[in-house]
Amino acid sequence: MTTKLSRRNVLKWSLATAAVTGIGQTYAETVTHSLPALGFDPAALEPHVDAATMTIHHSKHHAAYITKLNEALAAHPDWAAWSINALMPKLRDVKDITLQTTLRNHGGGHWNHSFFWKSLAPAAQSGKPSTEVMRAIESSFGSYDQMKTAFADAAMKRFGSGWVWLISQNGKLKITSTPNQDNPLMSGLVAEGDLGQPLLGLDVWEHAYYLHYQNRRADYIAAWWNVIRWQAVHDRLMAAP
Ligand code: MN3
Repeated sequence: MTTKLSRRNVLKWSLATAAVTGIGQTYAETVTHSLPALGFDPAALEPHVDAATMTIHHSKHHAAYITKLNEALAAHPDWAAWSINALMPKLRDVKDITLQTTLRNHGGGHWNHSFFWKSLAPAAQSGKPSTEVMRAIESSFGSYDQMKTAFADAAMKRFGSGWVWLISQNGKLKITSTPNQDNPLMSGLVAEGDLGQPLLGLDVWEHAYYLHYQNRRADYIAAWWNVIRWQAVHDRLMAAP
């Protein structure tokens, strides 16, 4: 009989066990998180999202979350072997609350922004909701316009900083909103009803729109529909459990 467990999986399993049980060990392999490429020119989303906002948002804000995440993990190597995707649902197991808050804010910031860039495309390449996406939207919200209205409503009601999400939850689509850098993958930290597989997310922190839109959040939300990468939404829906 052959075992297919890779060294990495064994290490991850043992790290997870060590993290849960508090058993100390030497960590040979760690993940250093790095800034992913935007995937398009920062000016490519104009006039809907301006180049200066995109540049600062990506190279300053997102980069800062990653720097702080890496700093925290350097001091806590028992959590440093997890990919950012794997880390999100594991945050509930971080017993040190100061560390958990740091990983939640900065790890969440890294996950959310990486997801956000992959959800965007220049208007000419945005595409349209696929047949499957449209069918899911219509069966959950009645119509595409009703989904958009509900999404905009949640984005306007998010007090202070946070995100609005279109998620797949138990086979249905749903709109949810999370504060700060929380997201629908943070089981145990985010309300049960807000958990699910994110299909689309909108950053409604002021840093995402204030340079161009100032206090006009509604205009930013309306413009954002022009620069959605619908292929990414389709791929996420097809992969959703
Ligand atoms: Mn942001």
